[in-house]
Amino acid sequence: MDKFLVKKAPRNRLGQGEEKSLGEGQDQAGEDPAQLGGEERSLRKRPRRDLVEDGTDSAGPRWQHIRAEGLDCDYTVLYDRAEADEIFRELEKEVEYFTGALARVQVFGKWHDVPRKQATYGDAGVTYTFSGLTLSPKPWIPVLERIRERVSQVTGQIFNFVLVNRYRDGCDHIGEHRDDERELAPRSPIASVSFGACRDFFFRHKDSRGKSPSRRMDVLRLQLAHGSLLLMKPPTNTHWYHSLPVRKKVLAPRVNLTFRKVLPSKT
Ligand SMILES: O=C(O)CCC(=O)C(=O)O
Repeated sequence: MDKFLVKKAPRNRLGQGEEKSLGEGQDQAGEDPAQLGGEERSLRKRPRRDLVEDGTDSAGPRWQHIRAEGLDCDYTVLYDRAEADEIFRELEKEVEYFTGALARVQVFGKWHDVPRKQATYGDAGVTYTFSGLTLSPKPWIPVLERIRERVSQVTGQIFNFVLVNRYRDGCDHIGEHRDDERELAPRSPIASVSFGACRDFFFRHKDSRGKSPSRRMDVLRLQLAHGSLLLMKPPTNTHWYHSLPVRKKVLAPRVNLTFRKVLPSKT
């Protein structure tokens, strides 16, 4: 059976932490953003009473390291409740989502509405392919620039592009996929920042997909909280698919931002 590891790290920038196998020495109380499953075996960890409400303190965020074979992610709650609420309101006011053909997708020859809203913002000169079209993202708006700046501060990474996904409620979702587009800088991380409703987020290893998988591996289940950051580092997106499944009991909206490094377009 594959073994998942969580490491506790020092605060601020990402660093080496104490290695801990999930499930060992953990009690049943408290909220845990990262849960994992043998087809959804879930785990909880001790509540952190030394932290202010949302997992940050004056020294910066605390990181939870999530490890599995070929998977390397870090999770933290980046914004406290009040800041996250404020940012969410601003995102709801300012982000302009795709409409028309860009809000539709063809599956086996039939057109469907994308089951969420999407928008892209980025540096001048960056282009990317979306629904078979080469597009330029919209120029950065202040709220997205502020978040990008904060993510850079805590990760030490520079991002030039963001994909915004808005889920009206738990019926909106995203199917299993890998963020392995050719236009992404090789071996670059992706920083996923979430606001609004807390939603389940799954990782499934590529060898354990489908009706007759070549290997049996546990699905890794996280819960992405309001104001949280999940840093997906290489080689995660080579080996693992991720998804945000339907959750009919979730009635509130959620906005997710995936900050990426897109290669400069060829002229
Ligand atoms: O909304 C999420 O957390 C997932 C978004 C996602 O999978 C993506 O942008 O590739």
